[in-house]
Amino acid sequence: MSRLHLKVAVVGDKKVGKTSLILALMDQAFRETYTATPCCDLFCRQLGTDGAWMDVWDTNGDDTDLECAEMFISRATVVLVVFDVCWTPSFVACDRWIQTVRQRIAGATIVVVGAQCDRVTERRVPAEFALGAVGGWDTPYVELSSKSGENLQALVALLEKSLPGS
Ligand SMILES: Nc1nc2c(ncn2[C@@H]2O[C@H](COP(=O)(O)OP(=O)(O)OP(=O)(O)O)[C@@H](O)[C@H]2O)c(=O)[nH]1
Ligand SMILES: [Mg+2]
Repeated sequence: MSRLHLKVAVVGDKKVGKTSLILALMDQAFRETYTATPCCDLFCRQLGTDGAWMDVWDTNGDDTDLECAEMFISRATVVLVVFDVCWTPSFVACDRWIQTVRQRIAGATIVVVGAQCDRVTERRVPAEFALGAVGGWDTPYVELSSKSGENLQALVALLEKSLPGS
């Protein structure tokens, strides 16, 4: 049986949908009620069909807990930088998150995730605008909804591609 392990850290500003994204990846139900992540959390699930595992570290976007997030980032193979497509400051903050990740691990695979794309009428960051920015950051971009499940598989496919030997 394969012992491949993918270590994923999820960062981004507060309340952008990091925990909801992880719960969706873990096939758990979507929660409308907001509960702030206290500091950090660890989730595990099987990935793909060959027995590989994925560890996902959740962080809380809080500057005071940045040390905790940075510890996880420095051990990750893939870092998801999440923003809320309905909240422009969280998109602007991606630049800072990407710099933080790149300072901690050279060559980390970074994926920028535009979360909450089901909130169509509240959207503030157009997809074309986000795509332009990620071109400059040189990262893949996935827009998804943890609530509707839209495009979640595209992220899973990207994660599977990041498994060593893929
Ligand atoms: N409509 C919609 N709401 C979402 C989605 N993802 C998250 N939310 C809501 O956004 C709020 C914040 O979600 P969380 O996943 O707790 O955000 P977080 O980034 O983990 O927050 P912190 O732990 O404080 O950093 C919650 O009320 C969720 O129900 C989504 O895809 N669609
Ligand atoms: Mg959270």
